[in-house]
Amino acid sequence: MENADVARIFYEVADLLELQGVAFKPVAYRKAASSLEQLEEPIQKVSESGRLKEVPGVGESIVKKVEEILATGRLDYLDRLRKEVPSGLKELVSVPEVGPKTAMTLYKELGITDIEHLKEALLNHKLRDLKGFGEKTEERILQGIRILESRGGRMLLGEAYPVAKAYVDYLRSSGILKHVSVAGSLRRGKETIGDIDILVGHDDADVATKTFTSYPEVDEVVMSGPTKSSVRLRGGLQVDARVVATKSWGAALQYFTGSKEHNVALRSIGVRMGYKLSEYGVFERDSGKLIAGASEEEVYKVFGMAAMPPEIRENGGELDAAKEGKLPDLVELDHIRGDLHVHTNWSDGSSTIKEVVTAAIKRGYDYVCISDHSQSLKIANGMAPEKVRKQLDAVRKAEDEAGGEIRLFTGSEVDIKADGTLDYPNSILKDLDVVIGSVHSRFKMSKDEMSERIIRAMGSGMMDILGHPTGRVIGQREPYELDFGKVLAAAKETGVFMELNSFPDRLDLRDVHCRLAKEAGVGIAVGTDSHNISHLENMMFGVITARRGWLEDKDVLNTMGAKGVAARLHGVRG
Ligand code: DGT
Ligand code: CA
Ligand code: CA
Ligand code: ZN
Repeated sequence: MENADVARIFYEVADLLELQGVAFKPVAYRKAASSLEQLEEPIQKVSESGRLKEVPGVGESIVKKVEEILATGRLDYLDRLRKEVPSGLKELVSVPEVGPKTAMTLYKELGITDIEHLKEALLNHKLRDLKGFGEKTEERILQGIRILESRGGRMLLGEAYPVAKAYVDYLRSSGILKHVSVAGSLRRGKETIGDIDILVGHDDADVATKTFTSYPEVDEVVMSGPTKSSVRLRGGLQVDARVVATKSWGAALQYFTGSKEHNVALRSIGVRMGYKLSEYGVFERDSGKLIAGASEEEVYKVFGMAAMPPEIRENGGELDAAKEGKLPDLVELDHIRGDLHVHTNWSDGSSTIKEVVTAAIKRGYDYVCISDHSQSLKIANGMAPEKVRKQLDAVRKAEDEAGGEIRLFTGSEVDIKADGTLDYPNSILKDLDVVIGSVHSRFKMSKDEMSERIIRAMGSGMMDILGHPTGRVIGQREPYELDFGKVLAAAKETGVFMELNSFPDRLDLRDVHCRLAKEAGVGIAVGTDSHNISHLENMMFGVITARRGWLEDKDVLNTMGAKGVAARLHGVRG
């Protein structure tokens, strides 16, 4: 029996005990499992020489159990636990909002053993009468199931980012670690994240691990070893950490940032140059000598490259560009001078114009565009023409009250109707500074029909920006059929900008589309589509996506000040 097999048995014991709501023991079993897993000698040998109890985390009771496993190939205690706890309960715990205690209650009270059963019970409102449960609990759990199903286990960048940031901030503020960084898809800014990877650099692995697991939001330490730890946070999210020695910091950060495809391509360049690249460093193949590893810059330098921004490490031409010294100078959040898509309580937003103005000034913006919904969009409280006129006055008044601190653009997010006409007459549209045309209805058209619909709207001469151009909502709605090349050609001809909608479940245009727009010479307008001033923060996710699409300042409309923007829109006062 391999050490890993013995360890697996104890990990399962820990999981099952946890489901039963047993305190402390799961942690102890996991600790023992982790130590056994990492033994360099076969457990059999350690056991025979009577040294088992010297293994960290292994006490009298575990020694006995290990001996039983070695002798019989099984553990009676585990067999009994398995009978008490049905296997599906582990799956239940993967639902956000369902912890081990809830899962066990659901099993004992209602006989629920898997997600299918749980769904059925929820639809029949069986949970609300249980002690400690209620209608709200039912709704939350149902929502949790939906999230689980729709994302295929992946979370939105906008969900993962704040969790990771808070963790990293905590680790940095400890002052103990030499280096702390996120890695993986999160560092590359992908729109969805499979798991959160954090890297900590310190030459004493024990100290690094203790610091990582001491984060107050940690609910449980799932695994803890000298190079890798895994914790589950109170909210249910799992976070992995790698512990890295300082001399390998750069190499490890490079490796664990990925992408895998980028790493594979870089490594094969290394092979041709006579180098071996790993998470420990760059080594000379023949002598095995370490030649780089402390920083990412140092690692890439060996290959004759500058360290490129993580967002473009997708093996999409960035290695050649770096080699030729032609890396793009990507747009940055600090370069964004204003937000071009904000809703207020005049339609379906919850903040007042004044609140938006104050928040935009606080963000240091030069301008903000108020763009509420047009009349057809009844569910979003779209505004009739008379109300638009009133709002124009209100916006001008708010601008005056701001005393020159910020420029307000009067705008509207105007529906592109099924026939490609815009949802207001030209007499209204011509008085708006910014017209964002968006598709909000009749999504199921053929590719030709949808493309024609949008191209017709762009040809109206009234539209400035095509809002969330592909219409997708991540994990909820597929993009509509669209001949994107044709739409770009029409945008180029009419001078219409493509929006990069920064709402975390939209990110539309997405990264690859941004790059296509750039190549077609079509400008991008980043907007948050805020419905509350707290959403103004989402600008960062738009910028990250723009960077993944290789966009530079010159490709992004709102890196310009108010005057520059005004000059490029059809209706703005000079
Ligand atoms: P995710 O978590 O699915 O959103 O995507 P990543 O990119 O974060 O992938 P993950 O968490 O599996 O691994 C983190 C990084 O580790 C990945 O971006 C590159 C590196 N890595 C993982 N597996 C391999 C591999 O087999 N080969 C190479 N070269 N690198 C790998
Ligand atoms: Ca990851
Ligand atoms: Ca990972
Ligand atoms: Zn919209």
